[in-house]
Amino acid sequence: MKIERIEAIPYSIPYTHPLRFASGEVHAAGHVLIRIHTDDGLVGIADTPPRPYTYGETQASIMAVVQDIFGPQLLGLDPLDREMAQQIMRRTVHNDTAKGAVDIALWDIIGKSLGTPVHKLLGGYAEGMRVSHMLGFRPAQELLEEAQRFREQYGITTFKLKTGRRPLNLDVEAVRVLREGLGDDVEIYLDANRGWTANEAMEVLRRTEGLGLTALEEPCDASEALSRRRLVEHSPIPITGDESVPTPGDVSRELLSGGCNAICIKTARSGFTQATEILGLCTGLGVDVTMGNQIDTQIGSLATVTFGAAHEASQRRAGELSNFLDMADDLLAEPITISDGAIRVREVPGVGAEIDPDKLARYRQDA
Ligand code: MUC
Ligand code: MG
Repeated sequence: MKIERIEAIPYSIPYTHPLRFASGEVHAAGHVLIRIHTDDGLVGIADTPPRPYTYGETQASIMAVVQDIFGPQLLGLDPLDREMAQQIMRRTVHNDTAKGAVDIALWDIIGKSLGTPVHKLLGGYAEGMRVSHMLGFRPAQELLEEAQRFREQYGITTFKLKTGRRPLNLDVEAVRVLREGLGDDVEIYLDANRGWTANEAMEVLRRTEGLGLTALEEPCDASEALSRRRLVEHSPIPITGDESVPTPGDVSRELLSGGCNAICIKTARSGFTQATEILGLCTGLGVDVTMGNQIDTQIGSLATVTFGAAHEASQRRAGELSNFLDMADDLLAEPITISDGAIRVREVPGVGAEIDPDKLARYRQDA
């Protein structure tokens, strides 16, 4: 089996309402669909979300690196030779989500060629994952209504609140309103996307004491080295690295130097191969992980569930899997459903993300 052709298809699907957070906002899923074709007719599929404010990638840069650099170097390779594919892509620095999507598409081909679901190839631990819903910047009362609606409609009881605003009281108040409105049985954790300084984050932790928060993600820029380490040392809850830890090397550096003590794993930027390396590092060191969201489509969310459900340590905490619900439509032929607060893996060969051709024709931007 050999890689014969790689497609990088730009498309755009609007959001019903924008998601706002400290490092940016999203109004449309202007993503790139990756399709890798083999000489025996198999097609591996993955989705790539450009996040210039996180990785410096754009829709155009992802298409260029896949078509002009990775494509020619990967043609003729056996998709089973994943380590060779990793080494080829490693010759180009950065471009994390482009690399992640190529890796996931290769795993999809491997699963299809073996007639086996990829969640089983990766570990086969659970049938699905509990869902955590990410709440963007909105007035506190609207946040509460959104969380209540998600709890009633989908059974979701874990919420990640986007924070990092100034004045700090905006977020402190949002936490208080959510806790009082949702009660003690709901898990709430925060993600500041580097919006604060480390000392501001300390202040927020002081002012939210007693409100039962379980983690604080990327409170400040990781390069704020000294204050961030002081924060990690003194925080009563885990400080999670997200955009500061896209690769296994970054994870080692930040954990060993005390820049964070929990890790967010995102398949969109790590693929399944590097996500496996990161998970191994974390379980070896006794560090909690959360399966994060790159504001993924249903294709991306299915990849996260496939990896997250495959291992005990990655399904312990709820995974961030529901933001596709804010999109007006999706490319996936068979939509994802959330019931009893969980998403199930697909018991089909590969990852299970088959594309609706009419929807792709409608939303693609290169035709
Ligand atoms: C997160 O966890 O930071 C915000 C931007 C993005 O691409 O993903 C998010 C969620
Ligand atoms: Mg984050």
